[in-house]
Amino acid sequence: MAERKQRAFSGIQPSGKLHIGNYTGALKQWIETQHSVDGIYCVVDLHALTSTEKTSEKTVVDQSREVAALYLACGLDSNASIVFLQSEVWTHPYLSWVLETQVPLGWLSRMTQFKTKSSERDSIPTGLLTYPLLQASDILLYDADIVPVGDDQKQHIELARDIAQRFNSAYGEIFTLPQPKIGMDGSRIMALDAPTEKMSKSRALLSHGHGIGIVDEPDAIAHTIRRAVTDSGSSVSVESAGPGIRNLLNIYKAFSGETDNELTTRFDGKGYGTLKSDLTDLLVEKLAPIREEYHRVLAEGSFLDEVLSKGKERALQISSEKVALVMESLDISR
Ligand code: AQP
Repeated sequence: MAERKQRAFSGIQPSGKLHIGNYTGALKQWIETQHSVDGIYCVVDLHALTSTEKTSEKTVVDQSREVAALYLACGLDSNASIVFLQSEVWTHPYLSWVLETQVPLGWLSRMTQFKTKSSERDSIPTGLLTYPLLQASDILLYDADIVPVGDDQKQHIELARDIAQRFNSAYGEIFTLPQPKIGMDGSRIMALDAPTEKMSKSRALLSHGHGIGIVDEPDAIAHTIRRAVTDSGSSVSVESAGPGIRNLLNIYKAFSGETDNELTTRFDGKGYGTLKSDLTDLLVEKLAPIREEYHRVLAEGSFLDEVLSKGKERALQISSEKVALVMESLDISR
């Protein structure tokens, strides 16, 4: 009998403009492995309801469509993978409630992301605390073996695994134990205006120099890189670079695929200006086809709707079987 392919699940929140970190940490990995795994990729719009920032005049659904369009524009093949919107598949919040009844509160309150995000707000919505349970549901509903994400999500995926383990030992082998899959390069891109902080969609809304959008125009890319914080010196040393230059080099590496040795040959002893201008050229070149395809997919519209409708049906089919199993194991199915 043919072995089952590994199944991958991942998603991105429509909580702002997607940036190059979302690309190198998540999307790039999805696309590179899409023909060797069974991929399920979701726009996690219910998660985005926990963000306070009003990202634009657009509705959440418009932003969700844009994120889905970007998945396709980056190269996700909708014939090979399932692409859908989380809010259209009822099993996600349903399983999340079931997990709420099973998971100790302390497991959630110790999550780093909860601590950081809650410390920045006066009023903390319950959803910010229970967010990892909805995320665990996203993953566990599909028996995902791997979850390709950036480094910041590692703790949440490990939590999903712990939850699966706890549930299985109480009720039988219901869930597959997922593993985070963190890429080699670009798994943590830092902010260009504050290179000790992670680049993030929501922060980018507050500061123009913070991040580079995947679909930013060349002028905007050049402008942001020109203003990027560097180190206190003036010439590049790959081996002993400080946070600002290390971040620019990491971005170059993630987009060019070059090794540290190749970066050393290219940049060591050169001025910061050279690094910035080469990085600008590289990003403009790599992002141009994605930007063009993104605008084309959005303008065409009907193809995107077909992909999302087909994805919704397939996601519902797979995940409702898992919910039925869970309910049976809890003895509440008629
Ligand atoms: N700076 C980053 N470098 C590499 N990978 C990153 N990811 C996020 N930031 C970086 C990865 O992109 C995916 C997006 O996941 P998400 O939308 O659920 O939320 P997030 O991790 O909280 O991403 P952001 O950009 O920081 O969004 P906001 O500001 O809305 O919270 C994940 O795979 C993540 O690891």
